Amino acid sequence: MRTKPTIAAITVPFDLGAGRRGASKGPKAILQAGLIRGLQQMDITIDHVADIRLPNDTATPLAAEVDQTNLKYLAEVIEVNTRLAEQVSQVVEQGRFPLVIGGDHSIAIGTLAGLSSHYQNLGVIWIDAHSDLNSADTSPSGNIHGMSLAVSLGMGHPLLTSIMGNHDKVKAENIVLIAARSLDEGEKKLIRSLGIKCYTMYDIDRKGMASIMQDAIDYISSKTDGVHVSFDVDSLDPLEAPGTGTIVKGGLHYREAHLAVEMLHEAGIVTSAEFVEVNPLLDDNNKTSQLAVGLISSLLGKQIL
Ligand code: Z70
Ligand code: MN
Ligand code: MN
Ligand code: MN
Repeated sequence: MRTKPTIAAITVPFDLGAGRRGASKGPKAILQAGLIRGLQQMDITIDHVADIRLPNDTATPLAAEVDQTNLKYLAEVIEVNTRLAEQVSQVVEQGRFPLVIGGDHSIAIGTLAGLSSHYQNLGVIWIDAHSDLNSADTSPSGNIHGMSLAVSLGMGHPLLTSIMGNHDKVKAENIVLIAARSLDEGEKKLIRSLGIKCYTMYDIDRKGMASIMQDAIDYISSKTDGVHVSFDVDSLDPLEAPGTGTIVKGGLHYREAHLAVEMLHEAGIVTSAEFVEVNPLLDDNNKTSQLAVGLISSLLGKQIL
C-alpha cells in the first residue's frame, strides 16, 4: 500500500465452521479493543461497511438438502460465505481495501470467492498453525474451518466450491503458508503433490522470520496481481494468543508476527486482508483482541518511529 487506501471493514460474527463456539464474538471484541480509533489516528480512512450474519430464520432452505454430509453446518457456512463474497466483491469494485474481521477461518471461502473475479492471479499469504486443506474425506473433525483453503482451490463440496461461480478461486502456485505446525496426513500429501510453498515453524526457527518473509514476498510478488493476507491468530504461540479455539504450542512470537505484517506493509503488495479465529470466550483480559488490533495496524502501516 504505497498510498493510503480507504479501508472497508467487513465483520463476520460466525463460528459454526469451528469446533467450538465463541469466534462469533471476535469482531465485537476487536472493535472494542480500539481498531477503528487506532487506524483513524494513523490517518487511515476506515468505514465499517457490513456485518455479515445468518438470517434470523435459522432453518435455511438449503439445510434440508445438505444435512446428509459429514460437513458440520454446511448450509450455514454456504449462506454466510455467499453473503460475504458479494460484499467483498462490491468493496473491491469501489476501489476500497477489504478488511474482513472474523469469525472462524471458514469465512476465507467467501473472502477469496469475492476477490477472485477481480484478480487473474491472486496471491494468498496464509499465516496459520494449520493449512486448512482438508476435505470431507481427509478431515478428522468435519469442521469446515479446516477446509477453507482446499475449497478455494476448487476441492470440496460443490455447493462450497461454486460460491461466486465454478472457477478455482486461487491457484496452488500462488499460495504461501507461514507458521504451519499442525498438518493432517491428507493435508501433507496435498501440499507435496500440488507443490504449495510452505514455511513451517522449523523453517522459521532455522532461517529467521525476516528471511522467510523476504522469500515469501519475492516468491509471491513476481507472479501475482494482488495479494490477500489471511491471518489466523492461532499462528501465534498460545502464550501470546490464548484466545483462540485450537491452540498449538511452538507458534510465532509477538515480535515475529509483527515483523511479518510490517514487512508485508513495507513490500507494498497487499490488496486485502482478513483476521480470524479470535475467541473472546477463551481470551485472557482481551489479550488476543488487542494483539489482533496491533497486527492489523502494523499491516496497514503503523510504525514504531
Ligand atoms: C484440523 C481439522 C483448524 C483451526 C483450522 C484443525 C483445523 N486440521 N483449526 N483452524 N483453528 O479439523 O481439519
Ligand atoms: Mn485456519
Ligand atoms: Mn488455525
Ligand atoms: Mn510503513
